[in-house]
Amino acid sequence: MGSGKGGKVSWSVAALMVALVAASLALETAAATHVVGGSTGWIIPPNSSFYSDWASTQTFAVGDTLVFNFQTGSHTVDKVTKSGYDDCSTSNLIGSAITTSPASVPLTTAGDHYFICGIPGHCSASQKLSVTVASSPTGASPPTSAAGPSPPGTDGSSAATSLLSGFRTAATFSLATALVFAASFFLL
Ligand SMILES: *[C@@H]1O[C@H](CO)[C@@H](O)[C@H](O)[C@H]1NC(C)=O
Ligand SMILES: [Cu+2]
Repeated sequence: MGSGKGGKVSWSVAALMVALVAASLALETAAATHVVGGSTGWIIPPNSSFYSDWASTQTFAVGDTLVFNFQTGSHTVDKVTKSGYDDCSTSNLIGSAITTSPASVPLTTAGDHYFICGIPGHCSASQKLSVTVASSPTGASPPTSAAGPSPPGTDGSSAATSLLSGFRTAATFSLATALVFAASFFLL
């Protein structure tokens, strides 16, 4: 084994790996996971404003995920229309009811999303949740980018565009860094 050249190649590969990890971290910090009801989880709540109070403490954006924790068999997560939410009706389900906990629900579109428990009597006892999802990730805690030349674009009109451009910025920068590292190892 030629130690000189092998070492250079290893360092180049290492630099590339670091860059790729940095790029994927940059992507992941853009999405948040919201545990519905916090430690209380998804139950018949202590009062009628419990889930709307919880939702008001959160900022939801496209790409985020809701997690419903409940006792499997005791509750369900049913995505419904606004009228289904208002009337506690499961006759117009969106997709199928989730009966197994934990239920992970990705928020893939902007706008209002409605969920109720499908067990009779639970929704009318306020086990229901509505969330308003913003089109772009504008969380209360912006991702702290360690070494980016500029923050990922947040002025895009659509979330997908914004997220994608942010990722591209991070990926491009990381790739450029990796190439500079690689080049310097070969030149030295
Ligand atoms: C509802 O219940 C929660 C949890 O017990 C409590 O923190 C909150 O103050 C209650 N809200 C009202 C309006 O009673
Ligand atoms: Cu229930």
